[in-house]
Amino acid sequence: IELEGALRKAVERNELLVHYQPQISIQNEQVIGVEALLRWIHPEKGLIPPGTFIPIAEETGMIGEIGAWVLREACRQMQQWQSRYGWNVPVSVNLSTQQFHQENLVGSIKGILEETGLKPEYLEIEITESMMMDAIRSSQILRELTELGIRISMDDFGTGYSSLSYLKMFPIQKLKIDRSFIKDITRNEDDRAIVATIIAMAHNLKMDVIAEGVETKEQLDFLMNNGCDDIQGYYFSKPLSSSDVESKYLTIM
Ligand code: G
Ligand code: G
Ligand code: MN
Ligand code: NA
Repeated sequence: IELEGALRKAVERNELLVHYQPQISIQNEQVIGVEALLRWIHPEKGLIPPGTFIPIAEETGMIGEIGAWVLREACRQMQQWQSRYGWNVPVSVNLSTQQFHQENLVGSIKGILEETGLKPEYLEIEITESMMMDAIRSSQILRELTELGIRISMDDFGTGYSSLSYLKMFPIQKLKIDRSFIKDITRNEDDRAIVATIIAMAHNLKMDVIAEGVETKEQLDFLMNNGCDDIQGYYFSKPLSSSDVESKYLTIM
């Protein structure tokens, strides 16, 4: 209840912000994209992780407003980085389950792209398997998003309960291998087999594949040897504030 009231004021008080975690091509070590990750800096409690407050936002219906704010802010920031620095990389934004099923998701995303001037090919939407329960409706939404020119990636891949049949039903361009499979990849034979198989399957289905939670050189080497396209994780970079992105990648020294 306490957090709920505070969250209601968080948007007005500018306590929400977006951090950006770089995604790296394994082949050439270039930044090929960034994931937008929501942060809440509470004036007394400090940083409240999204895992704590997104469920509250979902339960109370605030997720619509907060989700739209994240999308708008991420699109605005990327458009600014493109026009100021010529930094043409896509941003991927997480959707919550409720947001995915909200009445006018496609129209609202279209409006945000128009308002911010970001071209649709620079926006990627991250969905999860658990959002795809209503397969017919989900594939309709994904088709409409794809028709706008937005790319779709499947987050936390391999942790949900859905069948693989959605991979052929839905227009998905990228699989994100969940970090729980990457964690013990250097020690655990089963994880190695699962990850190698996901990479091969993604490529056979003409999808890109990115590994999440890569923290060590050994994990990177395994992924490289198995043909994974891209990585995201602390090994390369933590999620960064906008000003850290600018000083690390965009300021000419
Ligand atoms: O950044 P961090 O590891 O703390 O994120 C924790 C969880 O919160 C992740 O599962 C991530 O997908 C989710 N998350 C982060 N930002 C957003 C957001 O803007 N919207 C939604 N729905 N989830 C987010
Ligand atoms: O569920 P989703 O994949 O959107 O969550 C991304 C979350 O993973 C973010 O909260 C981010 O902070 C976290 N994260 C990113 N890289 C790493 C990593 O290398 N190790 C760990 N433990 N967490 C990571
Ligand atoms: Mn994600
Ligand atoms: Na994940």
